Amino acid sequence: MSNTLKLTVLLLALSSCRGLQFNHIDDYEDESELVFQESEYGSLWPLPQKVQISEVSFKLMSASFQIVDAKESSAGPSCSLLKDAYRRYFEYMFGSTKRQQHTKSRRTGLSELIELQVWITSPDSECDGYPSVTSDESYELSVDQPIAVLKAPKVWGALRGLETFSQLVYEDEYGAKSINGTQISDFPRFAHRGILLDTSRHYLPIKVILANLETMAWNKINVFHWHIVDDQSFPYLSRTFPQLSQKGAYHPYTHVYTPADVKMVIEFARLRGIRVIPEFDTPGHTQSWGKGQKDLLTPCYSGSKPSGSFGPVNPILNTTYDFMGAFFKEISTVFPDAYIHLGGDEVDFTCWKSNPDIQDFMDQEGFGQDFTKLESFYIQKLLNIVTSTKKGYMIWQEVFDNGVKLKPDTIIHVWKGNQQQYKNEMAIVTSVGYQTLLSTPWYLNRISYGQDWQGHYKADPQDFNGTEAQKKLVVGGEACLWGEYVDGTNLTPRLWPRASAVAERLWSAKDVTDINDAFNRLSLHRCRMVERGIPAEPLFSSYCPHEYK
Ligand code: CP6
Repeated sequence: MSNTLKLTVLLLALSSCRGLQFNHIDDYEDESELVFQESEYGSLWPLPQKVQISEVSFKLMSASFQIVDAKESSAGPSCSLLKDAYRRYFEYMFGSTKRQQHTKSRRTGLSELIELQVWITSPDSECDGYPSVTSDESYELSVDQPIAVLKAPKVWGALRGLETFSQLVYEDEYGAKSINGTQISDFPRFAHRGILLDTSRHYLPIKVILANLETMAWNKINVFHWHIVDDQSFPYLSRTFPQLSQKGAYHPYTHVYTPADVKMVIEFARLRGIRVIPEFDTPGHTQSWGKGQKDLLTPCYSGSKPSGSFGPVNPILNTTYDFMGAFFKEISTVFPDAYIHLGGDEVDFTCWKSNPDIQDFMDQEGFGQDFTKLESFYIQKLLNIVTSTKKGYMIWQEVFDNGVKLKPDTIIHVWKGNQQQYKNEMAIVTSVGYQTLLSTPWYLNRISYGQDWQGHYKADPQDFNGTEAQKKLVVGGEACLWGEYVDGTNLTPRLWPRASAVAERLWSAKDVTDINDAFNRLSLHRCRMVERGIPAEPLFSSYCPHEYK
């Protein structure tokens, strides 16, 4: 086969979902007529930090190709995290049935890739550990005949590299699996690349959560921010306080996350290098808590009498803090991550204002009519409780805005305002030395006609006025999909591939900003998600290569 023909075959195989530009190989012979829509990086998403792809291609046969531990690897046969990953990625590349590939005579002589060796280079592979904000996710991938080598200090980098390897595999014009000679050196730009899912406004079946964790891994997203409870329902089944979900869930048996469910989510995520950070948002957003925990919420008054409705957590009772102590003690053992998200957003003061006991307390403490002082009083005590469980915490920006004293390792989660306001907030938060996490531009619950992924793609979390030291305090960002209008039926297509835009912004180098190249790669990445069984929505008028299979 001539070199031109080989390249043509490659280009055809990679042809994007926007339309196969070359229906006949002949069309390609006059290069001047080429309108080349294909990214030189094929379907890689998010784009690795350094990529070199050669024109030499190798074949992969399901019958002869294998993913194995390198002899020198510090993760041996006992590392089930890697064994599981090898199995998953083999299936993504070849399908679950071991189809026999018949090589036509004219393709013999093409070189074959027979092995991917995975080499964990650091003495401690962290195979049995949990990922953390400091986890090393770097890897180096070398694809050369007859073997490819994936080197990573820790299993976390190996997981990212396996995903990248699988994204390099494509089908040639005869449907044979192929891969080009490639050198990749890769690491994330930000350590915290998250997605917030809300299981309070609508209960999300475990199956839906797991499917989305899997999809997060394809996008190299490494944090599942689980906004597990809120005003509307309390699906978390607490061993210490079972009445919370008994009374507060939409349904006490079917719409709850049992300890076994939670364990399953955490382990499924761990095997994909994803942290699970639970959010138990207080003192506001807690209506559902009140159903199962008497006296936890503030009774609102109408004139001199209780109105029968309730407001935020009651900050003036000792019983409140006894409860929180016992509750967060449980949470700190159920969720292994070093961080808990404590919320603290959108506290409505109307009810506190109406309550005479609260007013008395305000006078006694000298708070005057400044209810942010009362809110801070509560949060301060809560933070001390959580600190005593040895966990770090994340909080929504209002807690910082209200001047609450925070531990130096607190992460301030910025979610409010327009572009100018959130940039200003990031500048202030980092100027006083706190770490920060950005969500404002990535509220995926907001939908509009058109390609809104482009706006998400363009936002950069370090694009604010500040010193280099300030920029370093940005740990990353999170795409938020709040649950008011989303349940198990529509969550997945609303999230993907829109969250993929955020994933590339947070993983790839700062200068990866070419929106046309992103469109071409993301179109293919979206087709791949669909092919792997996830109903990701299209970016624009298009079709996918696999629709013809
Ligand atoms: N619930 C909680 C919410 C929101 C927040 N906290 C929210 C606010 C504005 C929009 C979407 C969601 N539904 N607990 C804010 C952090 Cl647009």
